[in-house]
Amino acid sequence: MKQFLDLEDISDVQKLIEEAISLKKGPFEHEDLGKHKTIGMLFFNSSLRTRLSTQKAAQNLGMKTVVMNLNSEGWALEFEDGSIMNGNKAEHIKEAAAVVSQFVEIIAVRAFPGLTDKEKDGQEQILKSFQKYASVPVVNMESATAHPLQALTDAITITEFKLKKRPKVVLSWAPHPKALPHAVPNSFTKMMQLIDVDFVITHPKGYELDPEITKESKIEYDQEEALKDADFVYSKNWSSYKNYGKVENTDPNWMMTLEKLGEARFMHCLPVRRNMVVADEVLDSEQSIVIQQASNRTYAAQVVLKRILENN
Ligand code: SN0
Repeated sequence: MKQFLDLEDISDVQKLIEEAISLKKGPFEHEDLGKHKTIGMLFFNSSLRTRLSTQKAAQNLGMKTVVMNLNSEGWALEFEDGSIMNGNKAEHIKEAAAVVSQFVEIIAVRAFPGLTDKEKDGQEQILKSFQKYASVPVVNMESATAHPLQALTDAITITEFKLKKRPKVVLSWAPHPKALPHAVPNSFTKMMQLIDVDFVITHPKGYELDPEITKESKIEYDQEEALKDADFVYSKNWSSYKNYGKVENTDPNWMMTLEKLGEARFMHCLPVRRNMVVADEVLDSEQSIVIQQASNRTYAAQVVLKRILENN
């Protein structure tokens, strides 16, 4: 693996999942691999799990970590080519990415979408600019349209917890007061298409994800029907893709409850809004595996960093 911008950078998903699970049993077995190497983690947005798990993963491999919140700690960056920089932006990404590359061996970036301009968000300007102007590999820690480290975590978690060879997995839209990105449901959907599961997406009409992502995946508008015999239920809000970035529905009937969950395991990438996305009774039950899921973030990041260190 040369870089990790999206799931397309994985050539052997099943092997990667197995390797992550084995790293969990021996997290320090490769602690010389990252010796004298540093990862620079650059955040344009908030983070709890990604920040801590990626640092932990890097440290398990013997790397050092540098973390910067670029919006508050760095110079405001210009991303447009050829712009006259007479405004608030003090530094161009061309210099910034090249300079960061002098100090670290891997750059990891988090940059959420603006959710106002579908085309612009789709271009992934921030992530792609780092890739273009950095001279070291780039890792996506959630970009405008993708969160591949989360999706890898989710696949690891399903693999660990599944009781049958081909479990039924339901991605169930949930209400939320704010407009949220499509990155998590996009990457989760793509990952479910790569592993052996019976996958169904359920959401209100108007909340269809990008059809280039959902492709042949089954969409069932009736949530009750979709949830029948589910083994894993992944609740997640996303804003409308069609009416881009808009909150069109906050119907509390879409919230996940124990009754709807049935016998299934409950998953969510976190952070999650209690009693909005999912009822307390679900998160506080044994059926919820959100903490074990969050714990797996370390091994998803570690297997990705390991592969990148081995191939650069
Ligand atoms: C982000 C998202 O993409 O949905 C990050 C998930 C890993 N979630 C949020 O921004 C939640 C914000 C909120 O106010 O609940």
